[in-house]
Amino acid sequence: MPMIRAFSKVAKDLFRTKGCGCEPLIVSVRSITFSPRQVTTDASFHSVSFSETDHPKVLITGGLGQLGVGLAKLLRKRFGKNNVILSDIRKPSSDVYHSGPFIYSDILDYKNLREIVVNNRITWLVHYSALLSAVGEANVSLARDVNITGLHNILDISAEHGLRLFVPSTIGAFGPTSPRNPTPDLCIQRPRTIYGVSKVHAELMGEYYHHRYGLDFRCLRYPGIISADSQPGGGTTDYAVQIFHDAVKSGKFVCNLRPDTRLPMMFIDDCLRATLEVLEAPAESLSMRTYNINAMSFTPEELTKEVQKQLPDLQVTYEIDPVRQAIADSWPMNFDDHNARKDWGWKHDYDLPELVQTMFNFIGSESRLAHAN
Ligand code: AKB
Repeated sequence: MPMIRAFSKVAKDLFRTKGCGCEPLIVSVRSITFSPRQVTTDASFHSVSFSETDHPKVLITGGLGQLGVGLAKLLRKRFGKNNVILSDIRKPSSDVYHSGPFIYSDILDYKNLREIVVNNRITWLVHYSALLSAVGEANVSLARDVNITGLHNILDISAEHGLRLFVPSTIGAFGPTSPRNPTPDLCIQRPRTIYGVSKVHAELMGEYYHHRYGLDFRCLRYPGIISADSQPGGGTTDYAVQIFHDAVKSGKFVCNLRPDTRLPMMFIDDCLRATLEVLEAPAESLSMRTYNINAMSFTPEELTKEVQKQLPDLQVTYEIDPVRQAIADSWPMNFDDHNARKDWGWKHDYDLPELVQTMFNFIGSESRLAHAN
């Protein structure tokens, strides 16, 4: 958003603050006409608004995680192959490398990020780089760097260049004192993991930049995401992906959560479609900037029963991981997403039976392919 618009929005907000009888807030004009990093040039000079191009030019950070490749595929179908750039600090597989633009980007390197945004005339940024809940607890300082310091770079670059910014949040942004069944959009958020703390921080900072600088920040709180052709890395909900692979490979699965642990979950196609839909939603339809999205909610026991309808011989045993179990016990059991449904028409397609069927269709065809080769 050009900074001049950001300025008038801030000025309006200040006016409103005075009018509501609170203490007048004194902010110097200089501090609000410049981007958060106080770049020496006028920030609006860099910004390329979406209306200048037919399609947005999208950068996806952390692109080689569970969701990036799938999102790139969906966005490329919609906006054209060359308008969506996947990025990561890891080397892509040959398939990913040949499927569309891929670039090295390190979110901890501000200059590298800025160069990518400028050289590629980026207009939308999807920020997927993050350490998940269980792996974050095993490496708190790295999680703090990536999830918090990295986010600051992303926010500043986005404000400076007028980008539309999507940052996912999670069921993990809630904690033991939040209402758990169901968990509404607005309620107490006191997570007990560095992952959760960093995601509450992201929600609040994004919303702050929206109000302070006019940043077009959009955020969805994802449930545990279940995907067939990409693996989650180090989350608490990972068991719900692993069970399918182990069931097909060995007929046995060792679950690291108690059989009655209920968590909100979603099939990846629903998650990616929700992301595209909220990115495309007209600004005036968004009554908030951070939304819960929901699809289904199940326990390991319920998932096992559904999987056994396809593979009756599957044997599931339980070896509880105390770190993951404590995390899961502090998270929502059911998510209330009525605001997303009301504001921008969110509707999930997959419930548990369709999810299980689709996972087996995919994994079955993959393993038939592997045997044929
Ligand atoms: C995790 O388990 O850490 C993630 C999440 C629910 O955000 N999958």
